[in-house]
Amino acid sequence: MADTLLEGIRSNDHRILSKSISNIENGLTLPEGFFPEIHAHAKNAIRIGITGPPGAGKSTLTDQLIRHFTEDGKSVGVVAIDPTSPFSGGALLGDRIRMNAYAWNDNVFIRSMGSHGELGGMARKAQDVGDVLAASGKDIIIYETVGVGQGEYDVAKAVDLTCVVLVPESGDEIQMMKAGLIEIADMFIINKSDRQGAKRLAHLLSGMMHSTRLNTPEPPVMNTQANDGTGIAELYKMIHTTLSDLEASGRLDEKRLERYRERVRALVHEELLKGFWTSSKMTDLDRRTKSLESIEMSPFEASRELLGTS
Ligand SMILES: Nc1nc2c(ncn2[C@@H]2O[C@H](COP(=O)(O)OP(=O)(O)OP(=O)(O)O)[C@@H](O)[C@H]2O)c(=O)[nH]1
Ligand SMILES: [Mg+2]
Repeated sequence: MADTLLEGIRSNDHRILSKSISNIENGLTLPEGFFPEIHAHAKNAIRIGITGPPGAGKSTLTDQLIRHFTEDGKSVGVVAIDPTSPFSGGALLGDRIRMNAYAWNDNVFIRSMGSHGELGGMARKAQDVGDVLAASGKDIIIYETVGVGQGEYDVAKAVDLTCVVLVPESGDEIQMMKAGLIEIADMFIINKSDRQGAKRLAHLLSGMMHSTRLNTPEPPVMNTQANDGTGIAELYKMIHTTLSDLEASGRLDEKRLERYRERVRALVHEELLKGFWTSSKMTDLDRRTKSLESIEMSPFEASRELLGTS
């Protein structure tokens, strides 16, 4: 079973890719040996995160980047993370429509994944999916995520290069997100630069960077109009320059090591939890929480008793 799946993935069979990714998304177990084998072949892909507020033009930018990468002979896998959260109202139809344009192209694979409001687990699944795409031979993996909170931080952990997309009106938004947003960005893209306020935003950003990024190089700020292609060639070039800079400074290695460490940590957590919550432990917890009278004991004591550390 593992062999058939792995062979399909390694030979870039998009149908099998789809199936494996669905299994990951739905939390189904994959055959023994699947992930070790995938890992061995997933090392070389470059992972890029495109994150930003709803409607900023992330998909349009991704579309433009796909075109540039494929023209350069690179293959691209895209994971669009649909935030099925109350903020953005669910599935992103726009992504789906554009996906069809590549339906018959072996060099481009686009997949959207629902987060079901659970971005933590999502980050891990998205990384597993990225590995599967990398193992199929994709040179570039792009993650598109809507930055409405925790999401962009998780994505930043999963990629080599984080591009934060803003629009000229994003001033208030970045004031609110502040330091966190500034720290995770390797590059800012001010899209919809055809609209008023692009200059003012660039100014605001560089002011904020001066005060928060004391020890790291300031990320470049690019102006684009993704819908007509203005600034995309410059953006494409800057992506390569920034990746080279990250590599030369050792940051890229650092990011990859930190990513690996985080994944191991998360998997250990998951395994420990799975092992801990046996049915007898669940019954024990149920017994302790039958009625308001049964919760006399403080949660601390109850957890200690369950853990056997009281
Ligand atoms: N005026 C203008 N419109 C743009 C530009 N780039 C994209 N758009 C339009 O903005 C709308 C949203 O673009 P998308 O690429 O779907 O944005 P998104 O960030 O992927 O949106 P979500 O995934 O829903 O968060 C579309 O109608 C685009 O055609 C731009 O540079 N200028
Ligand atoms: Mg989109």
